[in-house]
Amino acid sequence: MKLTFRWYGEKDSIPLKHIAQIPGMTGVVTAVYDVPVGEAWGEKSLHRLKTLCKEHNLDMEVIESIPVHEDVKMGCGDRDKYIDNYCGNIELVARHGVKCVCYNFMPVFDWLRTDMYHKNADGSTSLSYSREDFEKVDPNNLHLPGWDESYTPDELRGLLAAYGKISHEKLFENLVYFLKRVIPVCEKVGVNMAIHPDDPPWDVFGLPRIVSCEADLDKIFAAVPSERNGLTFCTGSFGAGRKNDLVGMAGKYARQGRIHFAHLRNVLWTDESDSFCETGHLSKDGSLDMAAIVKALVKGGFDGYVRPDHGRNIWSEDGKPGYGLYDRALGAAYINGLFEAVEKSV
Ligand code: DNO
Repeated sequence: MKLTFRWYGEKDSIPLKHIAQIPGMTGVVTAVYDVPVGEAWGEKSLHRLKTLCKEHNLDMEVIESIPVHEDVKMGCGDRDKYIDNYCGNIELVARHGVKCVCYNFMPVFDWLRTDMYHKNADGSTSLSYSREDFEKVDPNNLHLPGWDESYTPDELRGLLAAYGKISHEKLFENLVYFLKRVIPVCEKVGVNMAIHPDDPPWDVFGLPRIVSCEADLDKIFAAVPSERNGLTFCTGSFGAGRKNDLVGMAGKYARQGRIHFAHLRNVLWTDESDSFCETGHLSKDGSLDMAAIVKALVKGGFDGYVRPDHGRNIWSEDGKPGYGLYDRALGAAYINGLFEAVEKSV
């Protein structure tokens, strides 16, 4: 596997020199952040990111994300223009040595939590989702942790209303339409597309979600069989869905060569419904058996990009929720250990 670390560009509070000091770190996962969703990325911005990475001996082979415009997800408006831009962006990143692009097809919200600073017993904080708190959110006057800066209440109401007409089937058709245009470009330039699962893996506010379980993935791969059409195996996202068999899925999609990128983190199911809290990466801290998942990945032949995912805020760090340095670095060390142990024994 190739260990990587998410880096939000020059505005990230974590400098590349710190990332480069994490044992086993080979590169960063980043994106161009100065362009509105759907528009063409600038060569200069990408080149700058790549140069900075190079100065720290870090690769830049994974992009997370090239976001997909809502018109493409809804199949309306300027979708063809946005898909053309998307293809252009893939060609551009490929010219800069990128091998894998992580993206999602979630309407409106690309992740959802009810608390960004959930207090854990050890004094750390982490992201959490409580069914009870979620039910108190008024869809007509939406205020959601982490999203209030992204949309005005009016914009949100408009988007939710527009999605009222989009069924799961329609959203799926729109994904296939997108992939049928994008995947041939990926084949030409050698880039793997890695769709990120829904987080959490169920419908929210009546918005359809179509990447939540094994059956969803099978449908996506059957519709566009090229191996360039793959996934980001995000354990925390799939793992919030208690019916998902993560070990089985890891093995199956690794054997199929579909897992181009893995986000490894743990979640703890905190009640009888679907509430959960993000924890440290260790198996014993959460509800997922991280060792069994890594074993299934390795045995299935997975040799792709991996990154520690959301960490807690620990040691008084005031990091971007989920994306501080310390707990993700601990996660990286743990991931290194799991892979070394499994790779040497398989
Ligand atoms: C959250 C991330 C997601 C992910 C996108 C990929 O922390 O895992 O925002 O980057 O869904 O498009």
